[in-house]
This record gives sequence, structure tokens and C-alpha cells, in this order.
Amino acid sequence: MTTKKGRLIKGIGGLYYVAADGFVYECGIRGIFRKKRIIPTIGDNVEISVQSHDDKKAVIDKILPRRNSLIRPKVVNIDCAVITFAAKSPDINFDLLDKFLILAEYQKIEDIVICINKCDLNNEQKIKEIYEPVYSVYHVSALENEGIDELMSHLKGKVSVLAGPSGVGKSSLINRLIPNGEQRQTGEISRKIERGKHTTRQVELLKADDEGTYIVDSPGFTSLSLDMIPIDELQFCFREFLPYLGNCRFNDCRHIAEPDCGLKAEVGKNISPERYERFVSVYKSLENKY
Ligand SMILES: Nc1nc2c(ncn2[C@@H]2O[C@H](COP(=O)(O)OP(=O)(O)OP(=O)(O)O)[C@@H](O)[C@H]2O)c(=O)[nH]1
Ligand SMILES: [Mg+2]
Ligand SMILES: [Zn+2]
Repeated sequence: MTTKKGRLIKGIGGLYYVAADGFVYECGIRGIFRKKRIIPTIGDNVEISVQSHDDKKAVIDKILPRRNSLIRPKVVNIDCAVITFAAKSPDINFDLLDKFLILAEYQKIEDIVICINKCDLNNEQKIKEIYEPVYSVYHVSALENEGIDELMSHLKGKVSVLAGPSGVGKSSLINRLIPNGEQRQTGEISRKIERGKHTTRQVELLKADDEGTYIVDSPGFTSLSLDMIPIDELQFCFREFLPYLGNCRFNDCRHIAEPDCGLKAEVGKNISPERYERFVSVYKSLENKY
């Protein structure tokens, strides 16, 4: 029996679909997984035993260690998070944008991109000023097919998740990024259908090319909880804070009201006042969570 390494791209009704060597294998899992309550998760790197080459049937033998894991959508081993907002309709909610960034940082996703869609409606520059020094920012329009190639070249060879609020155009962007793929439902009608069904949409790695590029769509949500983040780790979730974290008088400085805080000394210089304010606000919400 041949064994192969592959990637779990989707799961339907207890069956798992694994991409390996340019093919997709329909896989069951070894009983030991159920016994040990190990649940294969979309994005998993796996080892499979091929049972039939002709029917592309196999069994998952082993799940390799995970590098990171997202909760919503439930997917693991992400290379890149594309935090997607719209330049207008809906307007950018900066509190929410920072929460998405904090979560992505907390999940140890190294490559984090901010994508502002609908730039045909508004030319948002503030984003660039605040975030460009720390994150790659792409201004795109799914409607006018603008900036798509630039974004796509960033995603090449990676597994990326498009995350962001409802209605910003994530699915519309994916239809542009993968023009030959099965087109995704977009717009208010698709959301009404989703709401009506009361089902979680299937998470799936969408194949963008033959070079290992995959994109994951996710249903938009309008609120995010950060309650699982230990309060002392919040400071590390603001990437531009990192160079200044060792410069405070007190080792356990919270960077809130302490004297001689090396971080606060940078606010208005190398740290944007708005980002610092949102750090304080999230910090206080974590303090009050019980
Ligand atoms: N003007 C403009 N409208 C856009 C653009 N991209 C998407 N839209 C519209 O925005 C609406 C929402 O697009 P979707 O792709 O469904 O948004 P989504 O982020 O997938 O939304 P959810 O699936 O609910 O999370 C649709 O009516 C799109 O036609 C754009 O670049 N410019
Ligand atoms: Mg969508
Ligand atoms: Zn400090």
C-alpha cells in the first residue's frame, strides 16, 4: 500500500478530502482517532495510505503537528491571514480591525495582511498611515478587478484565510482571485440564505492554482471575543510595540499608568496614538471580564 503526505482540504459527512500529489483522495480515518478523540481539522497535514488509486480512496493514518489554529473559521496551519475590510459600505470599524489583528497575532500567524476592498467607493488613506509600517496593506476592488494581481502575488504558494466583517466583499474577492473556481455566493441574498439555514458553512481550502496556493473564505461576523487572551500577552499582539517592550522602569509594567513607561514614551512618535488607545481599551476589557 502506498503512503503519501497530503493536506486536508475539506470534510463532508464523516469523509475527508486530502490533496496529495495533484490528486484529491476521499479518506476515512483510523479508528484510533475516534478512540483518542482526535478530530482532523481542515488544513491538517496528514499521512494517508492509498487503498485504491483508481477511485482515489485512502485512509488518514497520521495527523502531523499543527503550527497554528483558528477558531472561526476552524482551520489550522495558516500561512497568511488576510484581514479584510471595506473602504466604505460598511465603513471601517477600527476597534474590530484591531481585534482581528490581535487574534491573528495571538494565533502566531506570521504573515498578516490588511486588505481594504471597495476602493472604488472611497480612497481610504488613514489605514496606510497607521498600519503600513507594520503590515502589508492592499487596496483592492473586487467590483472593478483592481489590485487583485498584487494581492494574489502575496498569496502565492500559501494557505490564506480571508477574515473580516460581513458584507466587506470576501467572497467577491475570492471569485476574482480564483476566477476559474466554483463561484461563491455573494451579497445580501447569500447572507439571508445562510441565516435561514442556521448551519455553519463548510470550511474548505479552495485551490487557487497548482502551486500550493489555497484560500479559505469565512462567514463574516460583527463581534469578536478576545477573552481567551491572557492579559499579559496582549502587549505582544501589537506588532509595533515589540521593539519598545523592554524599556520600562518596571519589569511588570502594564503600559497603562506606570511612570517611565518606555512604550508610552513612543506614543505619537513610533506608535500611533489610536493604536495605543485601542490597546488600553482592550486591556481594560480583559481586566473586567470576570
Ligand atoms: N462597490 C463595490 N461593491 C462590492 C465590492 N466587492 C463586493 N461588493 C459588494 O458587496 C456586497 C457583499 O459582498 P460579499 O462578497 O458577499 O461579502 P462577504 O464579505 O463575503 O460577506 P459575508 O459572506 O456575509 O461575510 C455584495 O453586494 C457585493 O456585490 C467592491 O469592490 N466594490
Ligand atoms: Mg461571503
Ligand atoms: Zn510600560
